[in-house]
Amino acid sequence: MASDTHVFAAPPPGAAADWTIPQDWDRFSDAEHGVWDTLFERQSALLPGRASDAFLRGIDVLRLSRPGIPDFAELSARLMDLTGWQVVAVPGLVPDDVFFDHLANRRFVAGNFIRRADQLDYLQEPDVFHDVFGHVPMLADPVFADYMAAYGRGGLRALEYGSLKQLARLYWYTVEFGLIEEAGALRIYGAGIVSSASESRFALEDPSPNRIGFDLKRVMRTDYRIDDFQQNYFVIPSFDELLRVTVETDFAPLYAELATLPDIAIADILAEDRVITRGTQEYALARAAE
Ligand code: HBI
Ligand code: FE
Repeated sequence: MASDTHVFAAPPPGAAADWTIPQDWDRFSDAEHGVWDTLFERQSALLPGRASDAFLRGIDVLRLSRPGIPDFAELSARLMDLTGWQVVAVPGLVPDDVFFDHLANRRFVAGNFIRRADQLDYLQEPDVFHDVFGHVPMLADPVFADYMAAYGRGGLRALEYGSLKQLARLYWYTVEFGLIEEAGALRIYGAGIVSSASESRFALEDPSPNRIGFDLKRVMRTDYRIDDFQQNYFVIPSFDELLRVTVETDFAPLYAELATLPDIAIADILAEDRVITRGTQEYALARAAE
């Protein structure tokens, strides 16, 4: 999520110094568990053939001994066995340095609330459905699990260089809204897409957005929108390649170079882009005219 939207400056009452809080699973009502089950059923029916194989394999890690919102203790025990990750509860958005420190230590922070039954499709702050259904299946994949921890270490360094804005775009266009090419077709893996019924279809099937081959420097120059469907998606060739490019890149000279280059406007296409789909942008244009 955007780094400037968090509400608190210090851990709120009841939160630990690292901003975690007890999940307190028994606190959720039957209606709240029901919202999880509804969303889980809807997305798991929609995603075969649309989500990447790694995501589809990872969904099984969420099938716990009881239905409803996953109990983080049980979920973390399973994830720990697979990739060494845990899921911890936080009250909402946490400061960037706190977020990166958790990732670097293989702890994924999840919001400890769930959207209401009348908000199934849209909400601003990441709730437990986005955080757990969207992110945790990919954390069961060993390569992606390593990528997320590497991202956390990189985030802590980006803060030192004053380059958070550039690195946050990498998270946005991979972890949140990434596409991958698998067996000659596009699949979704970004948590913001796979946790949204409407964007799961839009990202793959709508003529509006650009779909462009992933290039690290290009992505780190590209603005994004947080209020509606994306106008660009970037397509990686494999998770191995995504991990490789991020661990092999020396980010210090890259940040120095990025500081000399202009940002790229959201829907622009560059001559050097590997364009997979040139979007019509009809959706964004129609929304702007409303
Ligand atoms: N906090 N709870 C939470 N979830 C996030 O995804 C998150 C955050 N704080 C900061 C943050 N993301 C950003 O730094 C990243 O999007 C880059
Ligand atoms: Fe997210």
